[in-house]
Amino acid sequence: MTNREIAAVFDHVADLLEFKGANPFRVRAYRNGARKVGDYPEPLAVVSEDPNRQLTDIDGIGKDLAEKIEHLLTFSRLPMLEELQAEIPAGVMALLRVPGLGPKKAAALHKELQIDSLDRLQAACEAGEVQKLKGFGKKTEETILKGIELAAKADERTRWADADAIVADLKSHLAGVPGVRQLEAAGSYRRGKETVGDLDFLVDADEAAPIMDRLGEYPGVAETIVRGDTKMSVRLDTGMQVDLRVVPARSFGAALQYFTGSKEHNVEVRGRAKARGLRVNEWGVFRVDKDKAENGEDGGPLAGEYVAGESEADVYAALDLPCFPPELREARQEFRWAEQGELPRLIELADLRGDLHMHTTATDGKATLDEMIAAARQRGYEYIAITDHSQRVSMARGLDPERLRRQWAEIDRVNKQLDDLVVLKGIECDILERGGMDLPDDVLAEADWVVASVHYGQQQSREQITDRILGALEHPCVNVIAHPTGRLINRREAYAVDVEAMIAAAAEHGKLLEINANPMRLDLDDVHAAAAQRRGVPIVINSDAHSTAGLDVLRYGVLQARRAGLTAADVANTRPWAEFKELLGR
Ligand code: DGT
Ligand code: CA
Ligand code: CA
Ligand code: ZN
Repeated sequence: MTNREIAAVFDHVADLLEFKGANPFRVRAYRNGARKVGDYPEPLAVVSEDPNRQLTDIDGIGKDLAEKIEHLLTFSRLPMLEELQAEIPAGVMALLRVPGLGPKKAAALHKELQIDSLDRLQAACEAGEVQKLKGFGKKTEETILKGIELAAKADERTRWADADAIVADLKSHLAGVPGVRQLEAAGSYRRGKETVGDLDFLVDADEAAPIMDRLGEYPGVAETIVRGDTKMSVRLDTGMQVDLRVVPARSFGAALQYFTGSKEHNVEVRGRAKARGLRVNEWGVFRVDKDKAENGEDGGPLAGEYVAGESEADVYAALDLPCFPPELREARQEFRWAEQGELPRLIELADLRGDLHMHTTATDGKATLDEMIAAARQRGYEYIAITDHSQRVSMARGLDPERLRRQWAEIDRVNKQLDDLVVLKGIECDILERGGMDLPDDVLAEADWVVASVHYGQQQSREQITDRILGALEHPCVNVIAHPTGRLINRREAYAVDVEAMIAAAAEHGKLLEINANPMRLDLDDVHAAAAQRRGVPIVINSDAHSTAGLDVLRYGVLQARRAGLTAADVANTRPWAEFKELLGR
């Protein structure tokens, strides 16, 4: 099991205990444990197998949690969780997926109104029964109603980073089955989409049974949905469906192309094939045989003379098309680019030279300034910006001018001793609810780098929010808007900002916009980032790290940038320091 999966189990246990009204200390122990495990930079399986190390050496992991982790690593299940689940109806637990509805409120709804499903919850909200409960109210009821919609959706799609962890684990489980020549995860996962509906595995092998048997033995499988001669579908404990198809070598490239999609991209591909007297399907590219086509045998392997299919590149080449990077296969710009003979050379993780948004223990980060700097040097960065929160973010002990200046003095001191890394004196300055910046201009003027962001007043109207952000973009000291839409994938909708207006203002004032690489955020999204690029607005891909391990999320941001068709030249933090410096405008 991955750290993430173990963390999810502990979180689930905490939810169930809290729902039952268990001792708050016990709940907190699991909650903390989940966080520690989820944040731990190394697979716990590695720690557990190392004879010289103990799980209990990890801060926050006591004897009890360590035993449970060992059990999970060995058996991929936890009897305690199963007992708790048996006690509480599943429909009631579904309530917890509604944003803003914690275990306590869910328990109250169950106890007072006998609500045991999302449908009943929705009905009760619509009947105005929920707002009458103690501790609820009209506003809560409205939030719940909105959340139900989101929860239903969240049920279906998995964030890419979580899908990636599942894919990695499955791939290592499926590795080494005799007779398997190639194995790839296709579909939206391969296209790097921010959320994934299901996983589509393709296998190049002559015999299907051995790999299917192996999939059936995967500890995370909850049920086998179907198993045929060459196709199998299972559902995992996480709710995720996994489809697996076995194809012969001559069709592997064609199947990979077909099942990578997108559907819209494939429609376009088929159109191109038709114009050339060819047919493409998951078996290969075929020269159309009129008689057979009219006999209704289209789509099958008998559709005509086989032209290509072994590799994706062969399939595309047969249609005079370049082998599109999967991230571009959305039928947006890619065919136009191909016609012009020029696909963009998409940005890669290795192109990044710095990270311009991160937190320390001065506010809500878990690592000190020195630790963040050491971690940045270890990763070979040329420059970073330390951007802790400003005073308005009181929950994170945001910095007032005095504490901020003290941090900056410390950075000045450290910078003098560094010859391989430039540390910028930055701040993530809140854009206040009423508009305007959270710190005085003279303070902001002393910063090397100012990240502006909206944390409060996210429910405001489109006009209000947009005005606040445009105001920040006009401020001479602001460099970049961070997480520009504020959405949390599957959890919270974007605030109502007019993104077009924001991009236009950034272009006008020579400001940057961020792709926040946190896998929960990933805004700007692919479409918005492409729009910003078209307007010539430089994008910066930042980690927004709150720990040293948090620095490693940049690859998710790079994936989003690739889906937007961005090259290294479109992303500011690919520039060497001497060039990047020009952007600071100071
Ligand atoms: P997802 O799973 O909802 O995140 O999205 P995809 O893109 O992975 O979609 P999925 O799993 O339904 O199918 C995988 C790929 O297979 C899809 O991207 C394109 C191809 N495909 C599936 N069904 C059709 C179809 O009816 N027509 C065409 N042209 N392609 C299809
Ligand atoms: Ca899929
Ligand atoms: Ca599928
Ligand atoms: Zn931040």
